[in-house]
Amino acid sequence: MGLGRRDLLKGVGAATLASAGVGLGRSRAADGVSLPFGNGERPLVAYPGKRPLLLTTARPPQLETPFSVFDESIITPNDAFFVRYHLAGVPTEIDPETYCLGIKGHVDQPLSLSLKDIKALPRAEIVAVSQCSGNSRGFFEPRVAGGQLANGAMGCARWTGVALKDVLDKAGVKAGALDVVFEALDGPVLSETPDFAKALRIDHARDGEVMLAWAMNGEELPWLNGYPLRLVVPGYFGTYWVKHLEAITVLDKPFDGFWMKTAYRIPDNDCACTDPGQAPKSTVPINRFGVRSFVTNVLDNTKVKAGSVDLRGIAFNGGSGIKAVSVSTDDGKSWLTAKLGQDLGRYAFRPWTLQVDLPAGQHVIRVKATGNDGGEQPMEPRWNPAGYMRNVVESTRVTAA
Ligand SMILES: Nc1nc2c(c(=O)[nH]1)N[C@H]1C(S)=C(S)[C@@H](COP(=O)(O)O)O[C@H]1N2
Ligand SMILES: [Mo]
Repeated sequence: MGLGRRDLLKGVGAATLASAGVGLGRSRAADGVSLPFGNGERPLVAYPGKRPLLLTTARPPQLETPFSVFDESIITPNDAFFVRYHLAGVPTEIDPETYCLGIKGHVDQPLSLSLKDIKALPRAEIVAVSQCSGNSRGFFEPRVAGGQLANGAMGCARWTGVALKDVLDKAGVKAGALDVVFEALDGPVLSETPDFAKALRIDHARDGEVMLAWAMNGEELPWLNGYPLRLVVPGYFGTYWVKHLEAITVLDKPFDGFWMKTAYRIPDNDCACTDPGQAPKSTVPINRFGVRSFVTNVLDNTKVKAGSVDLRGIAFNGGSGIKAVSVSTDDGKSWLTAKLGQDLGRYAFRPWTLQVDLPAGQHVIRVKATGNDGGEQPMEPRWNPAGYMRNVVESTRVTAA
């Protein structure tokens, strides 16, 4: 006791965060995994508070969850949850006693709230998936620029905090409010680089579901997942889930920052796609994710014992919840209905199981989920220049012997 977070970080914070990057990455390069696309070799590196994860980049830290983790539980453990930053200036020291969140702009009463003030508000809790917009980007054909991720830039956690609505109400949002902007403690190395800031429309920000979370799976947020406070935007891509929150500003006009106006935009059409290689005619900010499903216990290009095989996996979507999961063992010619497992809420991973018969030979297993909103996964992958929103019906090729 008595050894506060700040002191702890004096011991392991700055020094460890720095040395765990490039240095460790190099020395551990032999200990790694090979993702199933070109240039897919990734060292496994353990950052503070994390088990060894796939290193995508060291500056800024970008760590992908090994896919096997999704087969172990529908809640992604804190030490295995993926990490994504845009800017190398990641905070290495935050004093929870003096930390303050500013609420300002188009409000009656600008506020500066301590962690204690925030924790005194009514408690909110939700199980929700966070998924990076570029999750699975490495599978895009033709390949696109950006972090070459396999399927491990997603995770499902129980988030505890307060409703953003309660914090905004405390400050009193003035009539005519339009956007709410979220700024963070991390910053760029060069002053020319735009600082990371995201915005939500006022109605979304006040829907009672968007949260300021200080805990994840019953523990304080891991440093690299946004200690001491992050935004949780259920059903929306991770880019909105601003970590290390510093200030919330209500605007009476649209926010035009780089990360909304220029980056993180998708083609403005029903499929959010273009013909491969083509730029979209017009774009909108990326928003809610589409339905996805995976087999988690049998991996692509592996062998299984011929006969009866118990398949299991996960499905999720942007918030309507999963209605059904179907599995094909003949590359989509015929489909069987899987059994849905424990329901932790409409924003959570939904587990599924199905016993199938796999006689000796080669099989292509496909899994597709349908949302309660009728949303389905496409059979063919869609393409967009930024490599966002992949949600194709995945194929798992197995040889039964
Ligand atoms: N402060 C800060 N918050 C951020 C980002 C960032 O670069 N800085 N990246 C966003 C993106 S694109 C994603 S996918 C999620 C990743 O959250 P995680 O690292 O906790 O998994 O954080 C979001 N919030
Ligand atoms: Mo992201």
